[in-house]
Amino acid sequence: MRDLAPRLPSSPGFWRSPLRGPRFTSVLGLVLLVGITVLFVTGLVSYAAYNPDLAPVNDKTPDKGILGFYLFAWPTDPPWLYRLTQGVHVTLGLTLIPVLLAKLWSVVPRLFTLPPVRSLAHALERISLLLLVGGALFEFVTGVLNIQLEYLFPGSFYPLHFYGAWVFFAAFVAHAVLKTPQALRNLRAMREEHEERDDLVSPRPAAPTVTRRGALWFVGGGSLLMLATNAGRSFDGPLRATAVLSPHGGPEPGSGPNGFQINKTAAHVGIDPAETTEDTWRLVVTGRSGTVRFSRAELLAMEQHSVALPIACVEGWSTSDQWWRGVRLRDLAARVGHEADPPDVFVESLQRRGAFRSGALRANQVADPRSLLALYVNGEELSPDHGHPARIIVPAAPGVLNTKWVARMTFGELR
Ligand SMILES: Nc1nc2c(c(=O)[nH]1)N[C@H]1C(S)=C(S)[C@@H](COP(=O)(O)O)O[C@H]1N2
Ligand SMILES: [Mo]
Repeated sequence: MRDLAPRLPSSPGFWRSPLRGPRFTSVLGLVLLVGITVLFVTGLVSYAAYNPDLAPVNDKTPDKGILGFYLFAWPTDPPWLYRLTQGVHVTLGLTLIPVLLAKLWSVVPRLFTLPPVRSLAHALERISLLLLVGGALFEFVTGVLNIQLEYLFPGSFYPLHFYGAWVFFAAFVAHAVLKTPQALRNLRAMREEHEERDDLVSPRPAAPTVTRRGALWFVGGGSLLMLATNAGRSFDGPLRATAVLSPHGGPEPGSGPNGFQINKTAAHVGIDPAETTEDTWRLVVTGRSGTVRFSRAELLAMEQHSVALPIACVEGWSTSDQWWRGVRLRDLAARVGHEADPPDVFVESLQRRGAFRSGALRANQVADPRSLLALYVNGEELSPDHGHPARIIVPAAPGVLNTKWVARMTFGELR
């Protein structure tokens, strides 16, 4: 039995890396304490940006209950707001992956300690750790899968990631409250070069092949690599080309006025070109005073406005400002009986299937003079893939609310 014991992972002698120890774990833990807090806050912000309280089409989590307590009317200023918050959310999440993996590796011996449960308190602690580790892996895996393989969880990524975040963060807060004081003490001890005594320190360490400092640099280097191969998709031109690990990174799709990133192409979502011609396409606008049908020529006869705004997707990528030109949403509202105080609007596209074929905008978004039904971009007609004949563009809104191939707009109180 003595001889066999070190071969089992439940035996402390089984784990031989001289890197493991409270200091190594504490450094990684403190990085995650800050990083995951930022991830949680920017995630909640992203949820608010969808305006889920506004209408069922925007609300992918109708059973959110009190979890929606903090929701607020998403502002239209600054216009790059969602570009920043969601860029940080996704890019930071990817950058923290090496840190998370190293942290889990550093404490893995504790997963196997025997007896598995020593007391009721110990049982509760282990359950909370299960939620913590399971929640962390779940959030990182669903997040990565959503940006890499957008159709893996059709429609259901949103609730999975949202509810998962709350479970994970509850366990995370409990863990942080219990462990942060110890982690800070460990770091102070590190400076004073005390000897370490802890169950994480191997009782029979193998000869070191790298110093702890070296191992931390290695983890940090992995994070820098994730940052360098993903961050570029929040910018245009040569910087985007550096985002080799990202969908919507790499080179721009073509050149010219419409040569910026495309989420879904017209062909992909099944837009029939025959429905978008001068003769066939009509915009149907409904409001207090009834319904008006506009041809493209009639829209062009209205006052045209130009505005520079980015596209910023929930997947974390964004474009820099494009010059959009078209009709103000509030001018369209005025044409159907909402001259003062334009209300919310429900926007539907020509698209018949798929999650993003319609969306709702709040009154504050409709009222903003920069919110347009765009007909042109960068001086040229919208290309089929960017939403020809007409698309929504709203400052600071997530890309998903910038509906393409718009066919119908219904103004009125949606709540
Ligand atoms: N009808 C329709 N509009 C849509 C979408 C869609 O799938 N269908 N995708 C949205 C999403 S998620 C984004 S990020 C933007 C992207 O716009 P772009 O392809 O012009 O860059 O379009 C939005 N408008
Ligand atoms: Mo998007």
